This record gives sequence, structure tokens and C-alpha cells, in this order.
Amino acid sequence: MNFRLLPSLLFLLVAGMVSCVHKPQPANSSLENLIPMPVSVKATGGTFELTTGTSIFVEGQSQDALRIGQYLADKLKPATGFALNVSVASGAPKPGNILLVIAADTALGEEGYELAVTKDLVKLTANKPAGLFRGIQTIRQLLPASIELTGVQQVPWKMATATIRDYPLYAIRGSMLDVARHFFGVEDVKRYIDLLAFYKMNLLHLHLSDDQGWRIEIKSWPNLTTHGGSSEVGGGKGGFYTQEQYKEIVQYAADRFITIIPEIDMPGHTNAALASYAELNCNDTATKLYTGMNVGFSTLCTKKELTYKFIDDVIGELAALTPGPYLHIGGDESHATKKEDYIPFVTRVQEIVKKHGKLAIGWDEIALTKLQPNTVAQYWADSANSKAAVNQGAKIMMSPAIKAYLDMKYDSTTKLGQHWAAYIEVDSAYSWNPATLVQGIGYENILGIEAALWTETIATMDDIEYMVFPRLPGYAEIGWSPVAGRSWDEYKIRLGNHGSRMKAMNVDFYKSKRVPWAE
Ligand code: TNX
Repeated sequence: MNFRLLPSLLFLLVAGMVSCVHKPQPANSSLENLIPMPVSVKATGGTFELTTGTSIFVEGQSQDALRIGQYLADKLKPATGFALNVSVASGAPKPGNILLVIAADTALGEEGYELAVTKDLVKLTANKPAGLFRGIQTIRQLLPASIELTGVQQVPWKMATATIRDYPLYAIRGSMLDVARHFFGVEDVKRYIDLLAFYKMNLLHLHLSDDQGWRIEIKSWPNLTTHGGSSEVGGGKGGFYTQEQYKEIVQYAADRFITIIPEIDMPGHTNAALASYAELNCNDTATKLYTGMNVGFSTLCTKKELTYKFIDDVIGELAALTPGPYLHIGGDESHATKKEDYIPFVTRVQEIVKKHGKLAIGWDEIALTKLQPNTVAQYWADSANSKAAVNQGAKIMMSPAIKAYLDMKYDSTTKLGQHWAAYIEVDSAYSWNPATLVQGIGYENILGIEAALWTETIATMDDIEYMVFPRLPGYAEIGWSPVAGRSWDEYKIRLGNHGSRMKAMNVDFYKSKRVPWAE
């Protein structure tokens, strides 16, 4: 034994004992497993128990708060079996209850909330209804994972006591679902919306038209759906949303404080329209429906006046169905459109969007044109385009294909998906910062982040879930949580403990070997 080492050995021994004493709570304690990680969590060491005697009270007469309280009651009912009463509070609530309050706290912004859980009361306060709704997702995550099961569970419904203050880093956090390459019905879209809501996301971008199908009823151009909606990749029967169904989706999303951005992709990615109306083609001949996976071969006839009448009608009907500020005009991969035609086309389409009272958003190629003030460019692959957009004063939606394309395979063994941009394992999907990814695009230039699911190879809801989970919770965290202290090594523990929640929600997720899944 080298005695000169003795002091250091003793030090190590003592340090080890001290660190044992200070060991953090067991890793599966729910306070430590919130996704996205809140801005601040102060644990107070006790527990609150939800029982059959719990009621949900709302301070004041806010109809929004009552509706959100009912949403919470409905979420808690299947697994607890409790029919929690929701009503306006009269006086201070008795122990054991949940209280929802809308009160001015401007630091919390549109979507922030403060959640104070004591052994007697769960008090959720927000500046705005959206904040209450986001805070309710935190309440769900503080309860045992079995709260997400659909049958009654005999478990104590305990929550750790704490004070949480929380608000998002970026104004927009969301996902795109391509319902054009494969069509997904209203029920699938609603489930997708519910999953986004659980992670405090606030945007669903629906890619409603492409070469393989047109998915939204346009009353002034009915053949778009009767013919153009009848195909999809692989030759399936396709489908489309009637305007009534689409309104139902928009309302379902709005009830969850999620904005729908509808996309009509143009001038390329338009074969379904070109197959539906001969007159939209420069040679007045309708194309055939397309069920393959190629991109970049179709274009609207940019020189025909009728094309702009068509766009005006489509945008007009879509704007009337869209309460949100943005309409997405696509603009990507227009390889069949000459550059000298593309530029005036996109310029004019932006005018049409403006005329109908909306703001345009388009894939990063639109930065080749003169952008209207408030037009947003969506970065997917080309940093030069995106910087050109920033130089014009535009904001950027961050959807880098190499990090945030949900159709990219996890690794070479993934059966679904593509890999032209990258293999995106769960750690890679999480380990990037939108504000430093592209030189010249900083936090102040970024409107938000959006993870895109293209569906050439994705045909069922199970396929969707497998590609989206468990990457989506990571994007939700990148969009919501503070950057300081963020690390994959810390996050992967939370994600691993979160597996039981996805399982309880019946989400068919990819069990990445890089995540330490808890039993
Ligand atoms: C590129 S990203 C596309 C889509 C494809 C996707 C497949 C973008 C704006 N366009 O048309 O579906 O790749 O990964």
C-alpha cells in the first residue's frame, strides 16, 4: 500500500458516503420525469392524493376554465373511475381538491402556468386559458403512468408536492403530418392531435395536397377530391376530408390550443390537381393519377391566368376554414418549373394569401422570391435559402431534415421510412439547438420548430406512432424547455422512465437501445 495515497483514499471514501446521503430521489419519481422539462420545479417532499372525493373548482366565471376543467375530469376518469365534479368555486376549496385559476401573471405569457401542489390542494394558475391547458398536461405526468390506461386501476393516485413555474422557449412547437402520400382519416388525426397536446405542442401542419392525392374538399373545384382524392402511394383508395370533417379537425385542435396550418403545395407537387382538371395543364391534357414516390416532376401552368383563378378559389375556401393566421403554400422541389416562372408565381401566390387575410408560409425555396412582410420560410435543407429569408426580415420555422424529419429511419435496420437526409436515432433527434444549427439563424429569427412526418412509406396509425415516438417528446422539449443544462445523458433517463406512459397510451413506439427503458 502506498501511504502517500491514504489521504486521497480517505477523501474518496468520505465523498462517496456524502454522495450516498445526497442521492436524488428514485429515478421513477414523476417530478423528475416531466417532458418537456419545466422552467422551474421546486419539490417540497410531500404527496397529494386524488380520491373519489376530489372535485375540480374554477375560480371566477371563465367558460374556458370550466371547459378545461372538464377536459381534465374526462382525462382522469377512465383509469381512476372517479367522476370528478367540475364547478365554479365559492370560497376557498376544502382539502383534497383541484383549483383552476386564470389570473394576470404576464411573466407566464400565452401558454405558461404555475402549478402549486401541496398535500391539501392542486392549484393551477395561468395568465390565459392555453396556459391552464398546458399545465393540465403536467398534472397528468405527475400522476402514475397508469393514469393513461382506459380501464379502472386500483392504485393510490398520488402526486409529489411541488411548485412549478413553466412557459415555452419558442412560440410555435409542432409537427407536420403528410396526409397526401397516404390518407389518414379524422380519427387518426384526432389521435395525433391528442399526442401533440400531451407534449404541450401547439401546431399541426397538415400537408393536404401532393402528386399522389388531394385531401381537402374545395366546393368550387369538386373534381380535386372526387378524382384527385381517390389515389395514394401504393395504389390504395386514398380519401379526403369534407369541409365539415375538416372543420371538426380544426375545432378539435382549437379545443386543445393547437393551431392547424393547412398546406396546398405548389407549383410543384401538384399532379393530383393536374389529373383532376385538364385546363390546369399547359397542354390542356389531364395527367394520370400517380401512386409512386418520386418528387419534382409536376408543375402548375404558371403562365395561364386560369391557374391564378384556381389558386384564388382554393386559398379563399381554405382561408374561410382556417382560424389560424397561416396558410402554407409549399413551394418546395419545383424542379419542373423554370426559375423565371417560379419567382413571379410565388410572388403572386403570396399576394393571394394576403388578399384572403392570411400570412403565407412556404418551404425554404420561397426565399428565392421577394417575400411579403411576415411571410415565414420553413428551413428543411438549404441554409443559403433560409439565410436569404432572414436577410429579407422573414422568420424561420425550423424543420431541418437531418434532425427533425420523422420519416427518416432510426438506423439501417428500420423497416419504414427513408434515409436520404440521415439516419436519426433518438439521441440525434434530441441533440441539437435550433438557434445554433445554422450559422446566421439565431433565436430571434426563429418562429418555432416543427417535426415533419412525410408518409410515402407510412400507411397506418401504427406506422405513424412507430416513427414519431419516441422522437416527438424530444422535439417538444427542444421547443419548450430552457437550453441551459440540456443533455442527452440526463434526458434519456427521463425518456426511459416515460416509456410506461407511452405504453399506457397504447403508443406503438420504437424501443431504441440507446434509451434505458425502465420496467
Ligand atoms: C422532401 S422536404 C420533400 C417531400 C418528401 C420528403 C421525403 C420537402 C419540402 N419535400 O416532398 O416527402 O422529402 O423525405
